[in-house]
This record gives sequence, structure tokens and C-alpha cells, in this order.
Amino acid sequence: MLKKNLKINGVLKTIVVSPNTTLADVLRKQLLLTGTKVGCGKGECGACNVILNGKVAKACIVRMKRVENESEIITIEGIGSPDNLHPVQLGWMIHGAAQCGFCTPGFIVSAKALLDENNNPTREEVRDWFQKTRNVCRCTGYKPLVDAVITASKLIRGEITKEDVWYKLPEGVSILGTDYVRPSACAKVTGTWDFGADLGVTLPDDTLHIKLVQAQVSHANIISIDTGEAEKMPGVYKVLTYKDVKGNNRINGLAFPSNLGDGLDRPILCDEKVFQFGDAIAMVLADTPTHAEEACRKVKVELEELPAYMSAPEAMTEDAIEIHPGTPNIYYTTNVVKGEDTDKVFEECEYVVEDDFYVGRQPHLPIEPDVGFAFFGDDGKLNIHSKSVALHFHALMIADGIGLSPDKIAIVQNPTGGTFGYKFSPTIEALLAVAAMATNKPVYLEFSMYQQITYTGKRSPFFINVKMGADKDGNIKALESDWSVDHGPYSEFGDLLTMRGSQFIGAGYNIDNIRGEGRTVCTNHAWGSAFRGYGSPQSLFSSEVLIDELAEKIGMDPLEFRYKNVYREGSTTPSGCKPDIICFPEMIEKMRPIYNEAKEKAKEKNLKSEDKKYGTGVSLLIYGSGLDGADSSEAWAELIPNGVTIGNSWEDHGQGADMGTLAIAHESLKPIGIKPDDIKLVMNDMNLTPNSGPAGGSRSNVLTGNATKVACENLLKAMKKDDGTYRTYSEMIEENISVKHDGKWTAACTACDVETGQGNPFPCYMYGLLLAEVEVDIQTGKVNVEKLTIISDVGTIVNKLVVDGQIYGGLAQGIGLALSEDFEDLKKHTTLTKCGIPNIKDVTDNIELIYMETERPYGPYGASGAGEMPLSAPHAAIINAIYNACGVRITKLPALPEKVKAGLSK
Ligand code: MCN
Ligand code: FES
Ligand code: FES
Repeated sequence: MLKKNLKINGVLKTIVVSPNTTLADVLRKQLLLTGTKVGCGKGECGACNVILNGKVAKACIVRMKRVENESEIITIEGIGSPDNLHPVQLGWMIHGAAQCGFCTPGFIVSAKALLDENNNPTREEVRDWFQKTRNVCRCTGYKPLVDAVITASKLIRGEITKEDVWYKLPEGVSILGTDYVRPSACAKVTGTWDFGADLGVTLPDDTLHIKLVQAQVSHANIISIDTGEAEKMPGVYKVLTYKDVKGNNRINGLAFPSNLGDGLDRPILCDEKVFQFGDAIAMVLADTPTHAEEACRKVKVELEELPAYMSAPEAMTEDAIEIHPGTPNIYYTTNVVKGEDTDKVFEECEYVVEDDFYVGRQPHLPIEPDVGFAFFGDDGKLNIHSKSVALHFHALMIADGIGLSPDKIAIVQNPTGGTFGYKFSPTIEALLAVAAMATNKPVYLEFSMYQQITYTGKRSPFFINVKMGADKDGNIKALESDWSVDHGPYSEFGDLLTMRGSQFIGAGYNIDNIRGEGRTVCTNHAWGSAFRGYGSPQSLFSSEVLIDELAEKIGMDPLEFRYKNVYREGSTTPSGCKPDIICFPEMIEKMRPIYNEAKEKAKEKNLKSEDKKYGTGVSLLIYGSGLDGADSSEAWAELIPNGVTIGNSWEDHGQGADMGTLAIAHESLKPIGIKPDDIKLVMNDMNLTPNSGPAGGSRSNVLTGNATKVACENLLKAMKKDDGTYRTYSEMIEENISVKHDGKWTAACTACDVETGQGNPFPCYMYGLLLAEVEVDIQTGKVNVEKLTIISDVGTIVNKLVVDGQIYGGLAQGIGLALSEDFEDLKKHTTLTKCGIPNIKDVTDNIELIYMETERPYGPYGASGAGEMPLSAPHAAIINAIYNACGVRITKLPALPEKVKAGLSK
């Protein structure tokens, strides 16, 4: 042990530490300074940055034996507090730079160190600095972070004041569409927003720490599991296997009726088989995480390895064995049948193109690894705190598996450091439940980044073939598609995902005749979970690149070809329904001069350049808001003595559920002139909040926004007097009128038919048009995205900062999807860097956002969703731009430098 005297945030502290403990652990667990976050734990992400003796240091890799006595340490808590914000914190708030907020303390600490050295940095200097301090953000696309530092530097130099930049609310006016700062921003920038691991530190002493025994192979029969030795290890309380699970030990995947499987294919703890690398076979529960981990190594698992099918084509071969015996590896099929037989129509087409496409297993890479805890409340309910973005769904999905009825389960969402969809599926919820039920003690489980990456769901790869034909005038007449979805070993929502192929291959264009078939395939690679865009990035990639191929064949400019064919009055979507609005023609007209100028610029640069080639590419971006069919959501509004409380389960990945709820409630309550500060939010706790459905499918702004609006309107109705004025809280009580009112909203939609893919699945859509400008290094094949210009129509904007943030962040993930991100090689793709997460210098600072705000007939105040549109097809525009620059058409992502180079040498 070492005794150290340290000056932490200006206060002298004497502490006794073990020499190999990390500085992060000492700060967080011994000093309870949990503002310092641990993401990767490997020095890659900067979430744990502190200032150590004047220099930025990664607290997760600094061992205490290396921290000199009398060192001075500044953590986020020493930079500013909610009552006394540092200019960097203020900058972060007013630029919406904290979305999930998990990376925020690390960035702010790093920015403070920069501004201490240089209080007038250029944007490029700020970017270089964050690249050097290796700060990574998965939500914001980085641009708002640079904006925040520049504003902070102006505040520090005294060129502007807080009053100049802070959003001022004019009396009684709407905050809809403004830069109003989200309610959670202040806690996020001061490190006081407690994520799961921060709450974990405060759990009672008798909390058991869980570690997992996980499979190291991808497919095997389990012969035996021996826990005897592990049970005798120091500190071990219990070792659990499938035998300790009280229910049917299966997560319920809520299979469609036409699914050949029953949806009960994912074990909570493996019993008969291992289906993929990382599957949980046993759980050790011990007094400390270290003891639990040591005992895990003593659990003996005897396996009989089976052939592993690591892609859809492999699992579809005739001699492949059934991964789930009794269910074929191809377990769900869906079709598109729209208009006339395409074989006939193709014969009449002047121009026909066909190509194969592949969009791979994009990893979500949130900076916060999966984490949660569970305990029984005094009322006997099992409380599970996790990163769930589908509280009520998840309770249903685990209930039979753990052997507890859904009404005895309350899932609560912890403040969450990004999910990007992977938490649409339950991950550790059932494991926590099993552990709490087996011990009747509080239990805690956190994943390392390695576990997060290797064992949570991934985007499901689509193998797509598309054929498209046009007449002699360039009108698209027919489309044929065939797609196979590699959904990994677990079926949950695989059928729904496969349906997205029928809805989005060719979306955006009026195509009267479509035939298509898609199938879901069981494999032994990572299980498929939702990922932002959910099937649209795979689907649109194929049609948006093929559209360019068709335009080229016809000899038309790709933007003008799109202009000719996009939805207009009378058009129908691939699902055969009317689009909610028509906005593409106007969008293209707006983009045309910008596009033409970009093309000219690239041409000029190409004339002067030998080693680098420049090009432009466009794509339509489109996605639906809602779950298919009669999706619905619930909320409540309660009058309290000093305001109104709103309750809903609008789960927050980091996108801004708090801001959406506040802005929509404030707008709805305008008749009583309430201030935003007097609206309290109670969110995401099944003990308190109703079933608002999951925060997936970019549905919440529309669905839960509408439910919140209805709840407020119902409250107003109850408050209204005959003379048109409104009762106060005391008047309501005196007159015995209920102060709490529910709101429910259901979409008037019909799910698509499995045989034809026809229906009217979504109440609203989100639309965009992206122009990408790229530079290709002819020697190395490296692509640099120089500029992105996007025109978006997400209807009425509820909060401008939030929507800007959604778009920047989605586009940055699109750059990653196009150029670097993958989770294919189980040995290689195991860290943020190796999975290809974009750093600040990989994402252009030159992103221009332009909006159209066409009011949506069914959205609250005309708003649609926003979250997924920006990641629906940006990669297609980038790939089209690469082709335009150098003639290499990449149809299988990611476009790694070696692939582009290989194309160039052809
Ligand atoms: N919004 C708005 N005005 C509009 C439309 C939306 O201000 N016209 C706001 C909403 O109030 C909300 C946000 O934009 O705060 C996104 O709204 P919506 O599209 O309805 O999506 P959800 O709230 O249902 O959020 C889920 C969506 C999905 S499906 C994924 S995946 C996703 C995403 O949003 N994951 C994210 N955005 C993310 N952002 C962050 N930072 N982290 C993630 O994990
Ligand atoms: Fe320390 Fe990532 S660099 S947590
Ligand atoms: Fe940066 Fe979420 S705000 S990771």
C-alpha cells in the first residue's frame, strides 16, 4: 500500500492506495469523484481525462504508483459547479455539445487544459488538440464541441458575456424550434449526471458483484459445467448456471406469426448449446469484482465444438446444420409485390442495371459500456436499473425467462451514455434479475469495453442484389430486389428488420412495379440488434448507389436523375402508400446551385492535382417514424402546487428525450402561461411512468410527443372554467377535480402484409438530401470527406440544438459506416479504434445544415422524428462521391483504403 498526499481540486487529501490501482478507480471509488468517467479503460477515448500536474492524463491507465506524492489533480468537479460554471461548461451547454454526456467531462477537462495554454485557438488547433488528447465522442459529430471551445475562448477573453450567448426566453412565448438548453445539460457538463457505474458506487455494502463466464467459441454443444472449484474461491457468494434460472431461461424475441421459429431462442445462461462468441454460460457473484473475476477462471466448461456459420451465405448452404435444431436457418421470408410483373416491365425498359451490395456488422460503440444493477424493493418488486431504451418491452421479454410475472418487474433507465439502438434488445437485464432472485441481494454488473464490443448486438449485415430499369426518358419503371439478413443466432426483431428491406430499397422514388424477396438467416456471428437507421442504411445503400449506376448508363447527372424520379403528388412508396408529405423536388431545387458549385470546385481541383482526386456524390435520406402499424404511446400530466409534472417513458439514449418532453409540454400548456422551469419531468421508471413504448424507430417525438400533448390537453380541459379561465391547483382540490390526467395516442397505420410488403406502416417520415465532397488519395486509397451539406425535413423542429446535434452525430456515424467501421474479425475488431470509430480528425468540420420544415399531418405541432434519418444513407453519398472522384465504385462496405487502392489499380 502507498500513502499519498495529493492536492485534488485545490484540496489537500491524504489517501492510502494500492500501487496498481488506477487513478480513475481511486478518484471514483475512494474519493467518490464520479464525474471522471471510464469508457474504454484503455487510454483510447478520453472519458477519464483529468489534469495531472498541469497536463491532460488518462486516469484509467495511470497507476497510483506513478502518481507522485504532492501531485496536483484537477477533475471535472474542480472546473466548475452548477452554481459557478466555467466558460467551457457554458459553451458546452449553449451549443448542445452534451448529448448523452458520457464523454463530456473528459472533453471539458481537456478543453480547459488547452485554453489554459492558448486562450485564442483556431478551430483546427482545437481539433488537433482533441486528436492529441484522444477524446472520442460517438454522439455529436464533434462540430458542436469545437463551437463550444471557440465560444468559451471568447468568454475567457472577455469579448462576449454569458448574457450575449444564453438563450433568453421572451415572456409567454413558445420555446418550440429554439436553442433552449436541455434540462440535463448542466448536470452533464459538471459531471453530476450519474450514469449506471456512478450509481453503482453508491450501492449498499452487501451488493454482490457479477462477472460472467463467457464462451470463447462461436458454436458448440455444452457437455458439462463444473462450478465446484469456483465456489470455493475467496469472496465468492454463489456461482449460477442455467439450473438456477427459475423460468424457461429464454428471452422472448416476440416473433411474428409467420416466423418459423417461436422467438424463444436466446438463453439467459446457456444450457444445451453455445450459439455465439461471448454467450454467458455462468455467473459468479462475489464481494468484489476482482474476486468474481478470479473465480470465473475456475469454472470448467466442457464443450463439443460445432461448425460455426459466420455469415448468411454460409448458414444458407444445403449442408449447414440447423443452429437451433428444429428451426431452419432461414426462418423468416417476406416479399414485395407492387404493380405489374417486373419481368415483363424490364423487357420494355431501355436501360437496366443490376449490382450486388453488402453493408456489414457496424458496431454501435457507445462510450459507456453496458451496466446495471437490480434489487428487490420493499413492495416486493424486482427493480432492474439498466440502459434499456424499451422498458415495458423488456419486462415482457424477460418475464417468462426469469420466472416472474411482468407486474412484479420494474425496469428503470439509468442516465445512459449512448446506445444507438443496441439497447432496443435486453442485454444484462435478465442476468441481473436471475442473480437478484437467486440471492435476494442487490447485484451489480458492468461490462468492460471488450465485452461491450464483442458481446452486445450489432447492425445486421444485408447481402442485397438489386436490379432497376428505366424507360428511354429516364423514368424508373421497375425494381427487383433480393436480400438476405445475417441476424446472428437470436431472432428477436429479425423479422421486423427484414421487413425494412421491402420498405426502403428504392424508397424516395415513384416506382410502380416492384418485386422482391428478403429472408432472415440464423448465423453464429454477433446477434443482430437495432442500430440507428434499422435496415434503412442497408436498404438505401443498395438503391442509392444503383441509382447513380442507372443515371450513368442513361447519361444523366445523378442529381437531375433523382429530380426526375422522386416522390411527387400521386406517387406511392415501395409499401404502396402515399408519402406523408412531398418535399424532395423542392429539396433538390434548393441543393442544385450548391451541388453545381461543388462540382465545379472539384473539377478545378482535379485539373491542378495529380496525387489526389476530388468528387461529389449525393443521396436521398429517408426513414419512417414509428413502429409498424397501430403503434401507440402513453403519458400523464399532473397539476402540482407550483407547476405541472409530466410523466412518460421516453427513454433517453442521449438524443434529448427530456428536451422533447419539456418543449412539447410547454407548448401544450401555453394557455396557462406556465414557465419551462415550472414543468417537472418524471421519466423512465416503470414504478412511476406509463408505457410509452421503446425509444426506437425515431418514434418518440411523434408518438410520445403526441401522448404528452394529449395528456396536457386533458389536464387543461379539467382545469378550464366556464368563463374560459383556468382553475388553480387549490381550486381543483377544493372542487374535488382530479389533478392527474393520462394521455394516449395511437397511429392510424396498418402494418405491411408479409406476402406483398404493402401497407401504410408509419404515421410520419423524415427526409433528407445529402451532398458529400471527398478527396481520394490515389497513392494510398485513403478517402477524406471534405464537406457535407444536408437539407433536412423533419417537420416542425421541436428543439433546434437537439435536431442539429442529431444530424451532426448521425452523419459522423455515416462517415464511419462508409469508410472504417466494422465488427467482423472476432480477434481484431475488439477495441474502439480497431472497430474504426471516427476520431475528431476523421469527421469534417465543414458540415452545413439546411432545413425545410414541412408540417406533418400527424406529428405533434407538425413535427416528425429526427434521430435516424441522418444515418439512413450518408454512406451512399460518400461512396458515390468516391466513384465520381476516381472511378472506383465500392459496393461492399467499409471502403477501407486498401479496397479503394485495389479498385484504383484495376
Ligand atoms: N426532435 C426535434 N424535432 C423534430 C424531431 C425530433 O426536436 N422535428 C428531437 C426529439 O425531441 C428527440 C430527438 O430529436 O429529442 C430524436 O427524436 P426521435 O427521432 O423521435 O427519436 P427518439 O427520441 O425515439 O430517439 C431514438 C433515436 C434512435 S431510434 C436512435 S438509435 C438514436 C437516436 O435517436 N440513438 C441515439 N439518437 C441518438 N442520439 C444519441 N446522442 N445517442 C443515441 O444512442
Ligand atoms: Fe480512459 Fe477511455 S481513455 S476510459
Ligand atoms: Fe459524446 Fe455521447 S455526447 S459520447
